[in-house]
Amino acid sequence: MVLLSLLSYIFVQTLGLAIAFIAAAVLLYILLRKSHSRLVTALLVAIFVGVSIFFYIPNGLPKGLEYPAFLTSYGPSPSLGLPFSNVIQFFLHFNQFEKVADIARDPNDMPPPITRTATTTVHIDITAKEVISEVAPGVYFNFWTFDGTVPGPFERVMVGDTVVVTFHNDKTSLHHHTIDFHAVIGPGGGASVLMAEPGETKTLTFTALHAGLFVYHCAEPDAANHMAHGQYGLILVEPKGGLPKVDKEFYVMQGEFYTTGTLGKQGLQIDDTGAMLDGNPQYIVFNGRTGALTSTTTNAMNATVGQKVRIYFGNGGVNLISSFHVIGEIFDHVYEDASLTSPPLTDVQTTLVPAGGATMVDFTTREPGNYTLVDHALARVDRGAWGVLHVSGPADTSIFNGVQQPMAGH
Ligand SMILES: [Cu+2]
Repeated sequence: MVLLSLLSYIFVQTLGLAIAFIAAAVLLYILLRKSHSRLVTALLVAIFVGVSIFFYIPNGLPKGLEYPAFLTSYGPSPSLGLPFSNVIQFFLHFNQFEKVADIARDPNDMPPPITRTATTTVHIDITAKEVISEVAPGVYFNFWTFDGTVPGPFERVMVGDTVVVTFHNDKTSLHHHTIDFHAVIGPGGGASVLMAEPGETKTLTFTALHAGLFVYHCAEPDAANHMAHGQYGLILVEPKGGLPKVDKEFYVMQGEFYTTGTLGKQGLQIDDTGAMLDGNPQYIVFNGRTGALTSTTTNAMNATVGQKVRIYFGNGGVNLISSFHVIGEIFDHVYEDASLTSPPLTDVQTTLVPAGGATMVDFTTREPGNYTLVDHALARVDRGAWGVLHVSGPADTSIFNGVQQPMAGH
């Protein structure tokens, strides 16, 4: 799998190009030996050069080589961005990466609401780890993660808390990693302090001055590239007095993955940074992979009729704005832009979640059935951006009355 990927990534087109050029050069040599006319020589050379340019040059350059070798970055640290050696290093060290069976973080995997009333010191421990897992069935990708899943762990503190972050970069990593917490006030959101080489551990202490639901993400230059590998998560800073009580809480993050292979192309896929610069992801997913949140058993989002459901929804991007919507529901409350200290909007169908932003929504379930979470730019559903909330319990025909049809297709 690895060898094939390496060949298809680097060598196949280059090899074809080389063979074609050598064959053409030999043919040219043979023809030139039989003719001593300068005109014929000039014509043959012109034909050779012309045909070469026309056929080979536009097709001969492997797409995946464009960014590291030939594309330009005006980012803060272009030389660190994506050196071509990274690609080679990846294949040379392929066996050291942990193979993760499921890259998705369980949307139920959250700390409980904070019940204390006094501020305290909270310790957060996060490890950056580069792993191999599936972004879609049979489509393998080199994820860069926090704690081995996408998104990273959901962190929960209270406004005024002192937060001590211990950040490890796993020794199997090939890259530097760090964290920019949007909940932090200070240079880089902590990124400049937490920058860690493979095997290193760094610490940061900060005070959570503002309540809100904040994105955190890797900010190692090129930050976009690290986020496009899956390095993001949410930290909730609860306001004084806590949040309104709900029965169910879920943690969902949208993200994009840019692969050299087209949508559904099986095997190990290399990151296509050219596509990232263009903003054309192959995969747009909730919690790290296609189908991560659709099952009734694995990473299941389950609720019963009458429960108040809250979704903490973040957008890791790196390029797209999400139009978050739950099919068949209306949000009772939307804490727009995840501002938890402003009055929430009420009775909302779809809400915008910017790249590097979040929202908090809640609604009460009224009817049993499947409720599909989507980015309502609905073509993205075909790229993976959907999940299902399964609601069980008695039907109320005064609200919804009809015979449900089985789901079409599939
Ligand atoms: Cu990183």
